[in-house]
Amino acid sequence: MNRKRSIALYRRALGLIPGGVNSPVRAFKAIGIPPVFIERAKGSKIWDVDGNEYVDYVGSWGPMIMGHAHPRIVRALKKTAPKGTSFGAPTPLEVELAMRVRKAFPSMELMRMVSSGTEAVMSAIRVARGYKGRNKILKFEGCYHGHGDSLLVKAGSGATTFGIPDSLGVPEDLARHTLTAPYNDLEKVKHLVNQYPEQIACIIVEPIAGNMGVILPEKGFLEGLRKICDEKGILFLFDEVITGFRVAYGGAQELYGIKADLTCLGKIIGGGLPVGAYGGKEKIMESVAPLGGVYQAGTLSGNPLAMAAGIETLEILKSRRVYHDLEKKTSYLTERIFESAEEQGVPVSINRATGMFTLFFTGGTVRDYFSAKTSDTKRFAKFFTEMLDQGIYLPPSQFEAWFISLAHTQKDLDKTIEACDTAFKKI
Ligand code: KE4
Repeated sequence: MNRKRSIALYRRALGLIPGGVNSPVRAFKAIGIPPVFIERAKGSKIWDVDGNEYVDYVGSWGPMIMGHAHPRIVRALKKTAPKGTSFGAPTPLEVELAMRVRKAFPSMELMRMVSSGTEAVMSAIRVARGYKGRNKILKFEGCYHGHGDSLLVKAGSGATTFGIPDSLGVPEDLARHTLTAPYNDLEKVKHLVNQYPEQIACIIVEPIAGNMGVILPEKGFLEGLRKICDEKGILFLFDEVITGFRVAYGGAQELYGIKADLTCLGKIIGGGLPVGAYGGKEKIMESVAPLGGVYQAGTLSGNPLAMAAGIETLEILKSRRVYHDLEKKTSYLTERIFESAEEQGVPVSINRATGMFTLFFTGGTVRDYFSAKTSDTKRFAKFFTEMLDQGIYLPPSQFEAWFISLAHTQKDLDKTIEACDTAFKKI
């Protein structure tokens, strides 16, 4: 495939933007080829600046569940923009979106709109700490919750149970307040909670992990965490930035029938515009300024364009058939990809939920970060490049999710499977 214009643009971008990209994963570092610059997108397709067409499984990392440039979203934006794009004042649109979100997530009795998933999580963590008067939080290795300082923390080595910074610039004094445990490891959580009694403000979890590749909670894991939180007076924070309106209209909370104390959303609720939201029980959220002493603010919070796109997206997703159709597409594609790999003797493991999945290049079961890391990342990089050359655009990392949209057609899926057949042969 000719990608000359992408390469030229990349060179120019490198002189202006760190790594030539505005978010690290876009640099294709894990693949080792220059990133593709996108010109436009429609439905399930994206086109790069050299005119190459791809079936898109990144979908802007989750928001584009209804497909790119959906006519109803475009129409909503065209209707809203001429009335002004931002006022720094309350508008009817943010009330409308909050009503729709609360209908889907009844645990979000009160909520705040912000401008990214990171901002939603950062704010929710501050609320948990402020409401409980405790400093420690507990997260799971391999889960990503945006780039807030307290979340860029990895497991302490060996004996040290408290976290150590996973990024330069995060003070150790802060990182030590973040405890970490392996995903699906309830025993370790119990141990940490007993080691730090009355000190942990919240446990934050991706109820279905998407950031170490897709990893599902094992039976009893989420229920066990809920029980621990109830017994120890710890707030249970669901980071549903990916799973919210993705795996079900009411996210993982609907799927597993578990109520979170605090929930973070993003991506889909903005329909492709900058958005995040955090919310939870009224008594907890009443600690947020101007009602309470936990400060959080934002110039573009509840921005009319993002609200309009979000409202229209949720209107489209409201029809329950949406998730039935998305589930059918996901199982069709994953089953045939697995069959293809088996026929070619390529050891793979697939974890999936409605509308999202990961093809791990490892033969073992992937149930946590440790097992995810047994994947052959070099083989993934070759697979990615082969697929790209056949017009299939995958997330450029073994540890991300493929996202399927309502716009993916049977033809798209069959083209993807054929491309896998060829790619598995070559790698
Ligand atoms: P943003 O700040 O990127 O809007 O959201 C942060 C975030 C929070 N929580 C979860 C569960 C998330 O997955 C994310 C962001 N997801 C990544 C992709 N896995 C965004 C892509 C990127 O960083 O460029």
